[in-house]
Amino acid sequence: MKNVYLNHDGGVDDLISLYLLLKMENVRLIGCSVIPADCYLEPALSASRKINDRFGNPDTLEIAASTSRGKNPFPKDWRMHAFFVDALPILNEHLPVRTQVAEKPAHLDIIDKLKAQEEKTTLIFIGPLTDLARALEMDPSIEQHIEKLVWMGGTLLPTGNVEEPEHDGTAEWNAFWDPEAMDTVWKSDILIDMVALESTNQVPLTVDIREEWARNRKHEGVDFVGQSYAAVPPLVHFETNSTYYLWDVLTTASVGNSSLVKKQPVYVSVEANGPSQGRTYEDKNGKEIQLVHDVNHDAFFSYILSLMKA
Ligand code: AGV
Ligand code: CA
Repeated sequence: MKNVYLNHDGGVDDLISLYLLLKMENVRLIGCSVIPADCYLEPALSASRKINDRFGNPDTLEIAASTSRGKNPFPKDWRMHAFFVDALPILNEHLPVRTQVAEKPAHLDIIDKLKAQEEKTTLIFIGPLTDLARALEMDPSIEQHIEKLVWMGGTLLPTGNVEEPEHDGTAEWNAFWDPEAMDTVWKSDILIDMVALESTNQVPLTVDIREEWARNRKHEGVDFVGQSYAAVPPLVHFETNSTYYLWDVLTTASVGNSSLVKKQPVYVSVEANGPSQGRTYEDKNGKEIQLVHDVNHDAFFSYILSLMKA
């Protein structure tokens, strides 16, 4: 049983990650916060509370709202997805919502929740690192309460996934949204697993996977996940930058079952400014992190399916 604190940014894969964490028998979710990066805050907060009502425990988990703002905003189209998940009937069957919103904003909630535990806690961040950077600036002593940080973000590949004016395309989005926050976290001594595009590129959401979920929709959890991903349907007739990968779900699954992924130590720095901002690159003077670069594709998909069926 390990303590986990989740900070997410309300994308479909963020909300499914919260759901899967609640289903893991070896994880005790001690806290959760929502940052309005790849989402709008209200629907993402609301959907998170409803997911905990339905699949978790409204008496023991509350959800904190972030007050953080990024340097490079996400496209509005992507930020809208949380409205869809929040409106799914399966999350609105038993209203009013019971799960409480935490009293303090996310960065302060992180400090409180970490310090309230006797054991160390694993942090899962599947959006930008802004709330962690702010928590560290406020109270650097939280470092000793952190087992490690498992972060979805960054890449050492030549091409990231940012396609924006005035940017050269070398960054991953969670790094790009707030490169300075990354810099702050990088200056700490926290152990970091960086679940980079190297591994998440290996788990695209294909039509075959969607169809497998559809065939298994008699299980409530599989139906919920399938319906949620219908917010980001496959576009197969033309090239777009909208291929959906299971970025955050892989990150979360790697905490529940570490045998799914392979890591290697690498020294990494971050570009904080200019047209490459948010780019992560190998640098012998950088921070030593564990790059999660490979995943057992089939084992990963059967692991998450078994959680959804449980
Ligand atoms: O860069 C990946 C991160 C993950 O945390 N997010 C989505 C995941 O939640 C940003 C992102 C990149 N491409 C996207 C994204 C897309 N096509 N749609 C929505 N979000
Ligand atoms: Ca995310």
